[in-house]
Amino acid sequence: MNGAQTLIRTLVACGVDVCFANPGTSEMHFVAALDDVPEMRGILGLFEGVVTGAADGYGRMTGRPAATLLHLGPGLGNGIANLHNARRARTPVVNVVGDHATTHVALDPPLTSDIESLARPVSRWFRSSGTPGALAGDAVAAVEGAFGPPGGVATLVVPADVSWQEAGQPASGHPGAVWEPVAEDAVAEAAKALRSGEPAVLLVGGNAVRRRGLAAADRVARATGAKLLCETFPARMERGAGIPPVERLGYLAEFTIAQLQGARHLVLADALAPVSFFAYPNLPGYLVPEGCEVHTLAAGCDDAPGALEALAEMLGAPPSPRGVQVASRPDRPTGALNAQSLAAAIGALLPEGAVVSDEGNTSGLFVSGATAGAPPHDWLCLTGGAIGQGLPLATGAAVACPDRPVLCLEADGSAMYTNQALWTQVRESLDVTTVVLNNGSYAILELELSRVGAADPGPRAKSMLELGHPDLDFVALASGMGVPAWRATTAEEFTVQLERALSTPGPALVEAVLR
Ligand SMILES: Cc1ncc(C[n+]2csc(CCOP(=O)(O)OP(=O)(O)O)c2C)c(N)n1
Ligand SMILES: [Mg+2]
Repeated sequence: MNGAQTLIRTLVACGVDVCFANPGTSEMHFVAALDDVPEMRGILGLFEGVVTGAADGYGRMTGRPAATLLHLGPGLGNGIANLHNARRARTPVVNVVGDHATTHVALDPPLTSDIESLARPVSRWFRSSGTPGALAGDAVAAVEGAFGPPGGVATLVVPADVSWQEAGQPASGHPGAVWEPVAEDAVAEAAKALRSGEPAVLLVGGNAVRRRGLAAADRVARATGAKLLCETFPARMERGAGIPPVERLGYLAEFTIAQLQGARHLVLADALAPVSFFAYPNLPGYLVPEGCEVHTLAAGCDDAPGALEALAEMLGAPPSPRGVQVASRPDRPTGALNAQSLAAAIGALLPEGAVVSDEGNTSGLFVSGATAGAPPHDWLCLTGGAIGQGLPLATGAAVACPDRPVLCLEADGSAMYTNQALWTQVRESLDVTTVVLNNGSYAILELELSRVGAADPGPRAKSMLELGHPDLDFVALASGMGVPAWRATTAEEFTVQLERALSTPGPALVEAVLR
């Protein structure tokens, strides 16, 4: 058995059986070994950002890592933005990077680079496998490294000669994430703060925004009068009818400041103390109000839902949440197609059990509100702010959840980073409906331009932020990759087309013209 076969068999034995790949010459033995180990599903992505973003989406939805297969430093470099988002989401990913043969590196051939320096900032675990004999053990350690807790990117570099030499038997293991119970002290401190009678906020994030954590958080908030809020961009949030709703912190610092105003205690359940996304000349960066005490209930490796349940018990909260979301949907919209009517149509049609990959950006602002009372669904956000996540994330989520409809809300500018994901969706028959929110611009940056206090923009500055000349034709782009696609310019058209796209098996795309 050569190294590549040993590696793949070991990954499969550890429960890693999907590999999103964009290979090169140094990974040819890995590619060849896919036929020897049919348990590993290889999925081709036509750009590394698709590969890494899909691995993130898969990991968020299964809680288990997928593997990637990337080609040396340049391939890894192309995939880094979405590995960054995965790092911020704490998604387990086994990031396999092929390298030159150990004997070849010293010759400094063209593709040689410092892979470790590229990988370290996005990886919570890193190893270069130096010998075929060590490879199986290294692979098990990589899967363990990806699981954490907390989860993250484990980068395993595999030199070509390690792949092609005899490597012996695969190893196996049962890695998984074991979250640590929270110390009673932390629960008692939070209980004391929430009982103080002073205004308090319970801020949830990470693992605390699934159904179980939200139910416990709702009990705590209702028993104490604390305001319940959620981090701005959760990796995976469960929401919809029957689930306690939670307001997310705003993206703009001004909103967050208003949401936290007057709080004397901030209890963190798997969330970080809020900071502004960027610095602005006349705004604070740290958004916790002055005089507000921060109490960390759960962080890092902690079992956040368990901590919230313990807190609810300690507070003597009623046993079940009382504030669950009632079912409600907006009417099908009519008239002009704009951010509000687009949101209403999505709210009217979002299928039960949907997984929403949200990179709708400014034009998607109202969708969250319009879908609040829709049947239960999962919501995946842009955790690390590196755009180009939405389409790959939806792709990986659809691989992870073949029985669930996936809806990708994709702003036009962000869509152009990784639109090759559409091709993978066709090839793998993935049930993803993509809505492109085509506002013809980098709208958020037009806003930011004035917010940061830059001088009045001239035509040259404005041309850096608008996407016309030529207008992007997303129907043509999608059709060119085999995805059935329609363009909507009115609310009625959009609603009908979205309905058709959602009922189309496999991928489909609706371009919403919002101008
Ligand atoms: C990887 C990466 N490159 C660049 C940026 C800077 N950036 C932030 S938002 C944005 C444009 C977003 O435009 P679009 O996706 O069309 O959304 P809109 O603002 O129009 O709603 C850019 C380029 C970023 N966040 N991440
Ligand atoms: Mg835009």
